[in-house]
Amino acid sequence: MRPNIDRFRKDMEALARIGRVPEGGVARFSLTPADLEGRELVIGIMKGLGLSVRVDAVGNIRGRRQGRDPTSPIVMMGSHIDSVPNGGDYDGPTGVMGPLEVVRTLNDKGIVTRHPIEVVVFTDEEGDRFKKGTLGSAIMAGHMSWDEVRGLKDADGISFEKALEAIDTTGTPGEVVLRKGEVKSFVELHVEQSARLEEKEMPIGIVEAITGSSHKRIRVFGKADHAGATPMDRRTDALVPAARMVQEIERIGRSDPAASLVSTVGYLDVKPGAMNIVPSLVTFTTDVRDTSPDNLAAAMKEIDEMIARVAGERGVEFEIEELEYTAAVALSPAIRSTIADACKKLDIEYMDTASRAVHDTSHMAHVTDAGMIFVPSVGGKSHSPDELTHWEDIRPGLEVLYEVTLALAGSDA
Ligand code: HGY
Ligand code: MN
Ligand code: MN
Repeated sequence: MRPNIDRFRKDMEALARIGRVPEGGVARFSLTPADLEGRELVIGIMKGLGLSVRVDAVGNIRGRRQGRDPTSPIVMMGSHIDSVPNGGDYDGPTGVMGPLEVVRTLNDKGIVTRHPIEVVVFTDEEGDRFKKGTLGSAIMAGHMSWDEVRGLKDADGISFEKALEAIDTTGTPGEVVLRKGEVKSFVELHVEQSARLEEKEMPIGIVEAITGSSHKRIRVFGKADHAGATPMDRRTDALVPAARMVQEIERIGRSDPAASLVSTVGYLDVKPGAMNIVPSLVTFTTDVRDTSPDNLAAAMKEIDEMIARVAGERGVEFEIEELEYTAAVALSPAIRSTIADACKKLDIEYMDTASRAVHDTSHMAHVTDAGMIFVPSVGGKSHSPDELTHWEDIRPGLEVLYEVTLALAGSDA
């Protein structure tokens, strides 16, 4: 008896129905009604599988399956169910419903593992509501403090602390942080969100390293003026220098095609935003990533210096605000070889790869032996309604995760 892709699919499709939006995809932003509905679904499945469920003080859901030795370190698996705007159905949920299908299979076989197993749903991995991603895992790993995040506000001015009142939590924020040795290992099953596995026709990717990522908010200040009556040489237009900066940020991102450097301006807002007023304020975000910490630091420095230069040439004031920085991280060689052994045992081909997306594993890798199992994304598409991974392509991921769990948790099987 192996993990059952039809049971997994049923759970995935139930979650995919929550938070659907007419423009396509889902919008399950952290702690909004859609996310709460998704949380209820997952907690219900966990309880149905006999897991004891605890929601910690920042909303991380921890479903625990007891082991023979309850005091031994936890074998943890998990991911997220919150989404980006118009997000796909697989980024996150695959790494939550997959472990739950592993638990279901262990239950079916009456296997008692030595170590306790926990399936975790981390709060706000995508960060689209409070503009700081991987919130739940960063706090659990001790990388963000409660004081740093409690006051983060969403677009309606609701703080993260206030938003948490919508769910029942237990314990204090301090108790969210993992104690040393509390967790033996952490493994995240995730869709690749790139096209490498598909191009190589490879069923499994074993992640060696996860990219570093920097998010900043840039404000460019101009002066509102009449679009008709103000002569061109008497304006302080905020949008023209901002547009130059956006062009330059893309040029820098393209500067070394061989490197893993990428740069994106994903959000830009113009105020007052009327067609007959010279723009007085432009706000935009930067998302800059590289698997090499040095290259990422150099690119961030080059972008900051460029912004100052363009602003100086155009005579506009500017502000650069750091939103978040997630360091690149190498994943555990021990976990990578456990995943490779599972693939060999199952006669499933695999390749080593890197992740250009950031994950909860980016934080967990600093506090325990952590690894990631990738399954292919059709056309590499993600963070879009077109995100797709065929159920048959997820099946090997479930089977490998099951074998990895048995190997890590120790079983009488
Ligand atoms: O942006 C990321 O890499 C992740 O999906 N939050
Ligand atoms: Mn994502
Ligand atoms: Mn994800």
